[in-house]
Amino acid sequence: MSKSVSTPLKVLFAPLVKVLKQRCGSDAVWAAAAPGRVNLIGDHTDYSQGFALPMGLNLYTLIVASPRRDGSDAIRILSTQEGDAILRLGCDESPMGDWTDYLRGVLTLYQRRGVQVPALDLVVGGNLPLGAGLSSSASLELCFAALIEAITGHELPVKERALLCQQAEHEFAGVPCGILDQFAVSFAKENTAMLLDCREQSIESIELPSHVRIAIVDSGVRHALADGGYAERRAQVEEAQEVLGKSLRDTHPETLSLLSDATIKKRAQHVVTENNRVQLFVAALGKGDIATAGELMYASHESLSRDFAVSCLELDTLVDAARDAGAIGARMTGGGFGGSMVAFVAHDKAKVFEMSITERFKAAGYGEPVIRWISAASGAQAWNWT
Ligand code: GAF
Repeated sequence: MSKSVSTPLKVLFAPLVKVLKQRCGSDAVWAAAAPGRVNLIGDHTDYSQGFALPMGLNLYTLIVASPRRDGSDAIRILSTQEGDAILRLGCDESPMGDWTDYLRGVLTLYQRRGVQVPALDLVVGGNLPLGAGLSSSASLELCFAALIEAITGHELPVKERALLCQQAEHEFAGVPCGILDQFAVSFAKENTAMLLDCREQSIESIELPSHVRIAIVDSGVRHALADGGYAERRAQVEEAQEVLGKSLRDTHPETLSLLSDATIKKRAQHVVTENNRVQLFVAALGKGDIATAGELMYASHESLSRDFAVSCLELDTLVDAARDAGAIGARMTGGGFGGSMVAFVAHDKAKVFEMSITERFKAAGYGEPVIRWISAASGAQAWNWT
């Protein structure tokens, strides 16, 4: 548990503390925060043991909690963004097909480890947009996990906690995700990105360029990874690996000619080239060669759109507009099928970027895009609020 809550987070917590007081009559006793994640490069590589370069995002899921005072043996959840819910204690929960499944999964997995979670009132909220390709689900899982650990004193090593949350997502949300989101939300550090090696499950801190601003632009198209496209891509990658007899991480581009199915070949082509782009991107940042890093972002988007087919017209429009507005680099980020674009923009191009993106997006009939300038934030944590 960290010692004190930063002032910007205190401000974000304030409305949740108020809801807890108004609706449950209690003062907050514990609080937890988890960032979103933005992946700078390396998407759809994590479930074939590849590489990715995420960072924590200074947009958060927040929870405040107090012991339940009405004698009821359950967790009452109030949400500032979604409906209210009740979680039963002392037995496995079942998925309900809604946002509470992330909480049900995490609670069940701690209880299966023998962790005794007391009856609580919780308020869940924050400023991380939901379903925008910024890992709102992993952020919610890790926020709740950090809170449970702070309340019960049962602290897991960070990697184990991340893997527990990944398992909750598999079992309760039905999304066969890799480790990218849960690791990023857990291990994130201020001002740095993380080179994630998904085979070793290891992380190397990568310094972010100081002279670049990072924008997240929400396409407004809401993805639901449980809808099937994600699982289908994962199955296609697994099929490619089965035919080749090895992980795509260990596959050279020339070997891909052994894949006779054109779709499977394109999917594999994306993964193999994307792993290479992550390495080249990190090398370019290391040399201060931001122009090359930016071109790799554009190439990554092209590959995700053309070969992996997880982009959409709105995201393609945003990336084209970013290039025309002089952004250093831009790409969709995360699982795709909607969600957000991440862009590297020079300080002196920020205004032009905002204006051009907005104009192009509106002219295409997609409405006003939401543009956020973000920075790298630290991972999930919890505090005693009193
Ligand atoms: C989603 C998944 F949850 C991640 O595991 C990862 O595969 C990502 O899509 C694509 O890189 O966020």
